[in-house]
Amino acid sequence: MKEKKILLTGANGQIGTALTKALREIHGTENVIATDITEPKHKNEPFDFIDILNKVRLKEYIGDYKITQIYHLAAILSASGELNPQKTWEVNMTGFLSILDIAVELKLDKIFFPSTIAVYGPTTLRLNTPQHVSLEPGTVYGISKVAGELWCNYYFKKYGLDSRSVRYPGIIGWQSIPQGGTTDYAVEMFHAAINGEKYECFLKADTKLPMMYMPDAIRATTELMEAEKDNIRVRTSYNLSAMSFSPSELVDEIRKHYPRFELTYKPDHRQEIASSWSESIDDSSARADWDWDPEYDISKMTEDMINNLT
Ligand code: NAD
Ligand code: AKB
Repeated sequence: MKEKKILLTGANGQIGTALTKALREIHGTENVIATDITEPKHKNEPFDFIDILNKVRLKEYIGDYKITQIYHLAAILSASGELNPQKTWEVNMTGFLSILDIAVELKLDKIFFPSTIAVYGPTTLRLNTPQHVSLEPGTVYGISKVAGELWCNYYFKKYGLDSRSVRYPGIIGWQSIPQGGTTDYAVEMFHAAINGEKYECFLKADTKLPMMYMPDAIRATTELMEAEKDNIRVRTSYNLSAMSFSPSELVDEIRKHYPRFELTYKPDHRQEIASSWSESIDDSSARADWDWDPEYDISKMTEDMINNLT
């Protein structure tokens, strides 16, 4: 069997930090190369600095290291994206098109593209959002991810590129503190509670959003990538779900462990973004096609987050 040689872009981010470790446990450390434009926060060998906007170096590198699969995580997220829409489009779209082109030119086995609940928008059915639904997002991040999903489908149909994708909910993990997203409040809240600090939440108390604990996100990713090719019937991106909650519901859960945790609400520009996203997701296609089944609900996640952070 051909040996897998995996490259992650954006590997120093919130998901990349956990996914690199998980992939190394499955495929062997030397077969999983982490890349990013920032310095890794922890020892992370093998690692290299790769800017996905430098297509020439990207292609040379992928060729030299005989990469067979790419997990393309590099992106600018929803809240940061609104501060510089052109740059966000360049990184999220131009960068991804380079990955797709190189994958076809160098005949890679498969690629993973992380999409997001940010593809939904004001015209999307908000409750139990179906797989096939109106996608008219209001952020440049969401627009770039809808376009990315459509390009995945195009490259699959036109060139047979085996690209696989999920629409991650807001991801919660203890491994790192997320930045630049609209769902970041949840991880910040855990850190504040554990450090005995008061937290000011940038979303309204009742803003319910789809969320997922990191181990479920990692398992969804690896299970999708290992699934039989013929079972993958969605070539844009799979809806993916685990739990949905609002800031006040998370506070109630955290207060079971930290009864004196104090919090105030001061919604900012991120409220408008959050209000345009779905509340809950129908992920029956993922369940049917590759047996997706989440493990963590809000209380199990809260307990595990607190155990790991303390
Ligand atoms: P993150 O912002 O924590 O990490 C992104 C990484 O990309 C950063 O380390 C950054 O340095 C890197 N990067 C930015 N520009 C780059 C460039 N030009 N070249 C190379 N690297 C570059 O993001 P994350 O939360 O880890 O998300 C990873 C992926 O998953 C993203 O594509 C994101 O859209 C998607 N996603 C994340 C979530 C979530 O809640 N974390 C939810 C849905 C989808
Ligand atoms: C963000 O809030 O931008 C991300 C996401 C849901 O894609 N966490």
